[in-house]
Amino acid sequence: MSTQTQRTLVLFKPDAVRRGLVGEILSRFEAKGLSIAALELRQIDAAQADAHYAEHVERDFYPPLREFVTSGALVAAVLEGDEAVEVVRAINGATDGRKAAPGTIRGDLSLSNRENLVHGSDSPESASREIALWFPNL
Ligand code: RTP
Ligand code: MG
Repeated sequence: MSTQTQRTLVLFKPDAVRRGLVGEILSRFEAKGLSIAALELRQIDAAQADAHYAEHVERDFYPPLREFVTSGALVAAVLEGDEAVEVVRAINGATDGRKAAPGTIRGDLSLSNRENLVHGSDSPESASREIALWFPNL
């Protein structure tokens, strides 16, 4: 089977920082074998939130999501490895922490559909766009 090394954009959302779960979450990605290409603590403003979530800005759930992602420091990272985009999405689990499978980050650590600790790019195309947005010098 062919393998493809990919990079993907991961956010440890403000709830992860507030709850002291950055190490716990990062250790899961590292234990899987993904490597860190970039890692940085950031505080983003509304414009950066809108650019990141461009596909969602018109949705009903977006205003509280913008409030949440700008509510405190977050950690932005680029992770790299075989099929990294899909692998990170699987490790993150389903969007709603109440429904996410045990063993996933959200399934083990979140009870919320919004404060769900992590973001992972949803396709290689999204990953390219998001990495350019967050880490233009990478
Ligand atoms: P993400 O983009 O953060 O990796 O999450 P995702 O693909 O699993 O979910 P997506 O549909 O892209 O939604 C982006 C984020 O918006 C919040 N959300 N709130 N109905 C709601 O209140 C609602 N739905 C989604 C979550 O924080 C979700 O991760
Ligand atoms: Mg998404």
